[in-house]
Amino acid sequence: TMTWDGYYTNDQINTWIDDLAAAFPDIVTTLVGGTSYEGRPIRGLRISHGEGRRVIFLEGGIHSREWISPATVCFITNELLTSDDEETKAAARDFDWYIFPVTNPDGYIWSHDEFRMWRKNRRPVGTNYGIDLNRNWNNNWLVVGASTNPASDTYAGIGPFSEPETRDLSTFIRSIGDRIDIYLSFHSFSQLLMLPFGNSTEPAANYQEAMNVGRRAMGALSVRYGTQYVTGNIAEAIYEATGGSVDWVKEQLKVPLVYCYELRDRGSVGFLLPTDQILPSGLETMDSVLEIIHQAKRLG
Ligand code: 0X9
Ligand code: ZN
Repeated sequence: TMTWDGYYTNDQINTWIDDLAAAFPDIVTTLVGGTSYEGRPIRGLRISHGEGRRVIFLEGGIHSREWISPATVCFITNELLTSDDEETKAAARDFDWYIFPVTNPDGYIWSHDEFRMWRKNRRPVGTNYGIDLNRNWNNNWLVVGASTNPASDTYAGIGPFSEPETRDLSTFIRSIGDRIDIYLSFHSFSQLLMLPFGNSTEPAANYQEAMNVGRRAMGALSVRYGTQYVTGNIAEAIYEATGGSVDWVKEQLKVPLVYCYELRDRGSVGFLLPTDQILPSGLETMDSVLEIIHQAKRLG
């Protein structure tokens, strides 16, 4: 079991997934969302109290140095399975949860073992390494905020879905696409809740509704510790960038509520978020996820 006083390695997270499947055999199923460039499984789990419900999808760790992302996705998972809180238990029961804490396992391992600030996957490209997996999705690929230079941290690859991680995961997501009500992608840092799209401030379908839900969710997030998040369109809130997962999910699969979190902090420590913030960040983020669900039920 996890204690939230340190960041877990890829192996530890995978072992924990297996432990959960053993501890909750009736509701937890292990998943493989694809295979990484170096051949590792992209492992995840489904929490389901009876398959066929609407889906909430959690995507973590697409950028490997953003360690609070997998940690928060694991924390939410643990809450869904072990919390005594009635609202949390209802959330676990009322949806089929598809959860992938580490969608870039090769990068995550590299960030732990070799270079803390590694962001991309680990495909060799000439003398460089790595494609930014959040620039490689097949929606407005390479249009803006992405690089053709393999040395860049935002290198988009040789084409949309050139990478096994994004190609496989998108195939998996598409296979359940018409059941997904809520898709959440977790990054760090900046304390933002961002809505598609990344290429313009042109509002997506149901943009105003999704903004209202997002603002309420960030209100709920702030209650526990006063942590302030800004809610807004990607291009406004952070910068223009295309080829990200949430743009593809929103445009190609028409999922109603799609958000990209930039978790703690606002930049004083950035990616190197101290371990004593894993638990508070997890708790406040869980508060916001419950509020998104509450609002989604209200919308029907
Ligand atoms: O640049 C990114 O991919 C994200 N910021 S980060 O600092 N975590 O790298 C923002 C992603 C915004 N989403 C899209 N552009 N679709
Ligand atoms: Zn990121």
